[in-house]
Amino acid sequence: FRTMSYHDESDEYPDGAVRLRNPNIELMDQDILYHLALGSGSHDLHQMFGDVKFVCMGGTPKRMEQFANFIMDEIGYKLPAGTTLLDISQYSYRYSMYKVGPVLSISHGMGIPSVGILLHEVIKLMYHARVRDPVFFRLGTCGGIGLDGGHLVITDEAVDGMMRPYLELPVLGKLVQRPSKLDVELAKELQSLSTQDDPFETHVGRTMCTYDFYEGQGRLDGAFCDYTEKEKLEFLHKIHENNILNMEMESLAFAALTHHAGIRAAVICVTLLNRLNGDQVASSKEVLNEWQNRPQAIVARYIKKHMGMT
Ligand code: R2B
Ligand code: URA
Repeated sequence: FRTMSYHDESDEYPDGAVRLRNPNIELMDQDILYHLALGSGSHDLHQMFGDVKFVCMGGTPKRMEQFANFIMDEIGYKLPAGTTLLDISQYSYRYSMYKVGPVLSISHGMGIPSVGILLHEVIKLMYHARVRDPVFFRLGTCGGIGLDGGHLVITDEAVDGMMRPYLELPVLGKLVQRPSKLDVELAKELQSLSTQDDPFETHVGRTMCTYDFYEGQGRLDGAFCDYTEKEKLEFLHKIHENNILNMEMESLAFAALTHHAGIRAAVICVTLLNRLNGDQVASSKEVLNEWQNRPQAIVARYIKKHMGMT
């Protein structure tokens, strides 16, 4: 019997294979990846996905379609004549997935439950496809803590709303804790790919991952608010002093589940506002769209570098 506690973890990736810590899967005659509209019986997953190296996730289907088109240009990938980019998971009506050579671009929705379900299925997808050493990225948006809009934050440690560095999930009536560790070397390498010429700064620091956008992030503008502005600011200043640079809603599960599978992963988010100055996301659509390209630019540089293109 193996306990899955906070302390029981290893960082090893012996042969680069994606670790499936579930003996049941290979005993099943097929595995249906329900929310991806794929299956090991219905699809040749090795043939379809065996060459994947970079798995990029972000909240919305549109942004991940844009990223797929952007990365196609960046790496000079040509679709077979007469074909267009296809949403592989369109008939799941849940997530969208695009494949551009070695790059997967997948939407994960909002929040830990949504990204968690997706990660179970994408990690199994990597296993069925026999992918070795994939790198996972979350390209997201966030609220800055002491950072104005437009900055990039690469997470070195994800913490929950109580500043605890693990994901806690009730399983069979017991709380299971999994450390939300990210690859700090990967975070630093991504930071090193930003340049003096970029119109933004790239920071590495801690990220608070919450279960809610409004009360969970101490906003005053939700449907409910049972605290004062003073209490809100005391909290935000306290976490700021603890080197928390931003708040978002997926990094905890993203870090915990990739780490548990032995997959290297990074979370790179653009700030949409400085939460020390307000709550509402009030910048124009044009400005917000330009900001959301910034994580994509850095990840594209990483992908090109590791494809030997730069
Ligand atoms: C950032 O933006 C979303 C909330 O607006 C959420 O998915 C997150 O982490
Ligand atoms: N995403 C969040 O989770 N919080 C913000 O403040 C902005 C984007």
